[in-house]
Amino acid sequence: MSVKSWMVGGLALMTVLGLTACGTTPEKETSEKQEAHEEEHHGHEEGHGEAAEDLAQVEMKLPEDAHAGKETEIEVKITHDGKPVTDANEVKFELWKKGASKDEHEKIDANKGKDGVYSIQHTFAEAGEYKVMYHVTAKGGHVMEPAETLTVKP
Ligand SMILES: [Cu+2]
Repeated sequence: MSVKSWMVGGLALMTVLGLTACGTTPEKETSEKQEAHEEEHHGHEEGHGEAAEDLAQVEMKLPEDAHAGKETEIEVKITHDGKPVTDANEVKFELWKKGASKDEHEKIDANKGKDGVYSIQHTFAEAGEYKVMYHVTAKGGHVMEPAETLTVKP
């Protein structure tokens, strides 16, 4: 068995296991591993459509008016079968400046609010385009969507 096929097998296995390690980035990731992580995310999205009714539904709300140096609130609302999810296992936000490398991504644990809302307060140091995505583990599944763009004004 070649190293490559071993990696492909490992990747498939990780996908099957539900990407429990998705929120934890090792200190050093090779570019190959980064690609693998991206593929994981893709495989994950495809899974969405099929088993969507079992997964928690997540709606992200980005601030409409974000300014550098000013505290900004980013939140998600999590529901399951139309009811707010107040017992999510893990809710994280991943933020990075557009084009930043994977190890510059910031991962921040969200604070639990009321009625299935989980949020962070974040101050962006500089203006620019940022990417924001969430990682939610709740009701026995992991939910995430491709990153959304947030424009931070000066
Ligand atoms: Cu994730």
